[in-house]
Amino acid sequence: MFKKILIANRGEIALRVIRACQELGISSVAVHSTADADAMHVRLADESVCIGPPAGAQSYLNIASVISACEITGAEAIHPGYGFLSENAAFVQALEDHQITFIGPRSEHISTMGDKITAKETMRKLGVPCVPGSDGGVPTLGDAEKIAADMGFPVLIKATAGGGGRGMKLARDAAGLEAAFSGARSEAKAAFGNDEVYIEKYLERPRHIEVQVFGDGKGRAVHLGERDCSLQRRHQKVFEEAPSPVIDAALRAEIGQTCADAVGAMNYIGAGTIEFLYEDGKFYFIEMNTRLQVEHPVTEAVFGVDLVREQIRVAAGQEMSFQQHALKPTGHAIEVRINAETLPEFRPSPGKISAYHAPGGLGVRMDSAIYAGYTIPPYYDSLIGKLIVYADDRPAAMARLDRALAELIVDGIDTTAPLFTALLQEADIQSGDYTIHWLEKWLDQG
Ligand code: MV4
Repeated sequence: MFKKILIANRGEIALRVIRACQELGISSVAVHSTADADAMHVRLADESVCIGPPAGAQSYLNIASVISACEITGAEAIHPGYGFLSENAAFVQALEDHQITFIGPRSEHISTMGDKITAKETMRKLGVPCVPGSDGGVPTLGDAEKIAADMGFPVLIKATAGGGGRGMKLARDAAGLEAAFSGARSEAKAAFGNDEVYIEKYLERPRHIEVQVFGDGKGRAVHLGERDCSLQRRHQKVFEEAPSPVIDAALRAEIGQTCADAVGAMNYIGAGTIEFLYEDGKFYFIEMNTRLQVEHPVTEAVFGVDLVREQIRVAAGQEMSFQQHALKPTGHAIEVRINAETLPEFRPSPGKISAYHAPGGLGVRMDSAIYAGYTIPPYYDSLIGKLIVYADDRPAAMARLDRALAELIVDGIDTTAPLFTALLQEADIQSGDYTIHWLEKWLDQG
């Protein structure tokens, strides 16, 4: 096992990894920007290194600085958390050159899944159901016209280098195709420096359901069920739950095994998430994320596992402790993302926290790095905490979430917490009847 791990991240996820290190008897190294000298991850780690000025590009994204911090402190491995360098194949390659272990998948799998066309092709060959579409890049408008005419409208033009909705345009009919095609290309060029696009049949009312997978890098892999993340605003998840209200045990076992078999066949190592759109009882692969996800705690709650501990174990060459037959979900978990934002516009609300009380009690987990007296810097994303509740069933989890939200105190700044108290009153949320469009519509209606 490693003696020392460096965490190339900040905020609640850095604390999450530090906690796993402490429980494994591993020494932890925090890195931080000059804006984060007073951050909680710096206090809780065994050591810390300042790696640069506030801007992410000069600190948390600065590969040379992160590697230097590793060399200086003698850390043997790096956990990247999510965001920042977590899906950067060049970073993983650089670590190999320095004989530092990356706690995550091999660079080959990060590259394959980063390119959305090769991701889809890989998954399709491994038997994972995909959205009907172009099965490759679409170089010209003429090609797009042929494919769309064959497949039927509406179609979505997506950027090969995209993901998370950037460089994505909808064409409802032939008349709208040219604008969608050129719009997607120019947005992709500006955002990713790559204007390649592909085409998919547009699904009108899907849910976003993702399957948690975990591999040992030697052909063995398991799934840990699904998370329903359909409630999103501008491609940002805000409310996630496990299990999905619309997936039964038989369907879970079927799609889960398909996913586990696919990542096993790839010799994938560590945690991954296979994202699907789900409509009319069918799954359609869209993307795979080769990292630990923000919403991993809902899976941990219902399966009773520690995903970060397992990531560290397999990265250190130990056997995966998960066995598929022993992985059975029980109860229900919900996560809500508490952002430092002013409603209703979701305008960033950085500043000094004058008072803080984290909810507690049975079945409540608050993952946050804030404290009374802490000043939230304006340089990073606005996630300041995740409130995760767990209970025997979905109604009990909703009641517990309502109770925990009422107990949360964050004074001095605005947060998105009141949004969730309002959401819990909605009949559609109570019954689990929502698609990826539900939240935006509800917000539009004020
Ligand atoms: C789609 C789609 C409908 N049909 N693909 C948005 C981000 C990226 N992860 C994939 N996205 C979508 N792809 C087809 N063929 C609708 C979306 C989409 C969406 C997906 C998940 C969660 C929220 C969403 C909001 C708008 C659009």
